[in-house]
Amino acid sequence: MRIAVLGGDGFVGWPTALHLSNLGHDVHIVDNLSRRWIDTELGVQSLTPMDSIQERCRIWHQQTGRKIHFHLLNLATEYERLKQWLADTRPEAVIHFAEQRAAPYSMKTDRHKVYTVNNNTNATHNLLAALVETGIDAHLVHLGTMGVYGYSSVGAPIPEGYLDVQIDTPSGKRDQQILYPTRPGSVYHMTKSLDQILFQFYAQNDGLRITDLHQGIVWGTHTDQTRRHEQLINRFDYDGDYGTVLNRFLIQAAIGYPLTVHGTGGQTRAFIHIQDSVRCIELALQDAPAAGERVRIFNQMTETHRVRDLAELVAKLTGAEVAYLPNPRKEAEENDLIVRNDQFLALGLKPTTLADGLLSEVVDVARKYAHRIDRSRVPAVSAWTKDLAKRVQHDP
Ligand code: USQ
Repeated sequence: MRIAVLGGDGFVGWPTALHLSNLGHDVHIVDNLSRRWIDTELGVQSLTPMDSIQERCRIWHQQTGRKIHFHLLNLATEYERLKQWLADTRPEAVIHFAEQRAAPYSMKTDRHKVYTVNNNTNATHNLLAALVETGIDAHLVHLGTMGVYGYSSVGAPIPEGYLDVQIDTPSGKRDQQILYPTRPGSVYHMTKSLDQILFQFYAQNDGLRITDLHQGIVWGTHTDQTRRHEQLINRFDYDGDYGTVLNRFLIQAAIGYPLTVHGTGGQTRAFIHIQDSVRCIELALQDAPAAGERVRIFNQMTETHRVRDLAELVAKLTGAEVAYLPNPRKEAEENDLIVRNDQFLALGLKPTTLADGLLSEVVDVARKYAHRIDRSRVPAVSAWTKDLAKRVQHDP
């Protein structure tokens, strides 16, 4: 298939592009390199040294003989160019990762909120409008988030996107399926909730074929393809804005920094290893909905864990200390989380779990590049409200 990977220079986008190219697909990365600009804005860098996207593609070609094409384009601001590009390239599938993906970054200041909403919502809507206008019948696979559901402890498993409800009508009770009510916990998560409505509308109105993947927190860094050459290495974020919790604990352990648990660490979240993440995209591509079908929604996660249990696990593995810190986020202190993921399991996903020994691989990567870490960028200081900002201590 000819596949467009929008946001193909990012943390999940790059290994996905490699994975799909390795399977024999004709892969076209579209990216505005915004993630690299944000590194510059924040004054942090990936733990792993990353080459330019052009160089990455050159090394992939040299290693495998396969070509990955790169197109510099901003989906959110260059609508006409996007439309032209789609009309010229005519992808059979489009994978949409091209959104600002960090919750703390989206909550930093009002400017970051505005940027995240403008970027994410316009990128998604421009893409949908351009697909309709060009008449391209591509399967659109979007990387959404488990965070659209919120984390209230209702005690019932979270279904895959839709909830069965019974409504009282004058003529009796009627069964209906609705999108699971969203309860985003950050401006970033809110944009992914808005995306869901855009998808619902365009599937219903124009028959676009859409799959929305509600992904959990990704951990790990390497996939089978990024391991193939030093210059194919994936990015690895450790800072307080972009680093995700388990990867952060693992690098903190590697540099002797006390593990930064927010609050009581009673937050339960869904997780998935990066290798499973790229495999899920492959599986979702094989199972495209038909035109006129409602948006297909998968929960892309393999296990759930409580943050403090992860910290204890990493502490046991590495001897690291655990620090319980004031939480910069407005979120439930303790929650339970049960998630259905039957659809990916039925399609053949064999989950990589924490028990599979890959935790130490991340610690090894972190130790190798420890000299690139700026310890002052480890604490998470983006606060959800002005009151919380006052309570968050800046660790020197
Ligand atoms: N946390 C800590 N200590 C840290 C960092 C985080 O205790 O040093 C806590 C947070 O307070 C939160 C939980 O760990 O309760 C998860 O935080 P995170 O930064 O790992 O994950 P999150 O902000 O939810 O976002 C990440 C990705 C996002 C993706 C989402 C999936 O950045 O792109 O959509 O995970 S999910 O969380 O399932 O919505």
